[in-house]
Amino acid sequence: MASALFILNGPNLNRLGTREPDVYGHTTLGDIERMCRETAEDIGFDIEFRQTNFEGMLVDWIQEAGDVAQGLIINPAAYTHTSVAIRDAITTADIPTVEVHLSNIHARDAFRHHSYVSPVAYGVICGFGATGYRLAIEALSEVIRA
Ligand code: CA2
Repeated sequence: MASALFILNGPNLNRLGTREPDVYGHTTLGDIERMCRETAEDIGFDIEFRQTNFEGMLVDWIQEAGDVAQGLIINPAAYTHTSVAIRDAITTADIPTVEVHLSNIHARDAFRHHSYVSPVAYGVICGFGATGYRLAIEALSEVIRA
């Protein structure tokens, strides 16, 4: 069976492509999912791609990823800057995790400069828009295969 990656997306990312195109571009989350599926298929990984606006749902899905997946890619969106629960879930899942952000959070408001997730992530990619998800899949596949 192919290795599985969970790709989880947090609050408001379902609105991508419809508002704030100056910050987040015109790409929709559906476009990003299609790109992730193509990338993963090319390198022989299955993906589970999900979005929720609820913190507890993200915690449940991270726990599920820890049980069934080989790696996790997560854009926790605003919860990046607030959620100890998501950080704890990632620590407990104990699978290599890449934190992804479309925008460069360090070039934005000061409150976005701190991430609760980064210290427990294997790596962090930010500022490359949707391309960051593709880079995360490629990087994570190398970590898992190493
Ligand atoms: O740059 C990223 O990917 C973020 O995780 C996006 C979050 C933000 O809170 C983080 O600081 C950085 C916000 C996602 C909101 O997405 C929207 C999409 C379209 C229109 C409005 C919001």
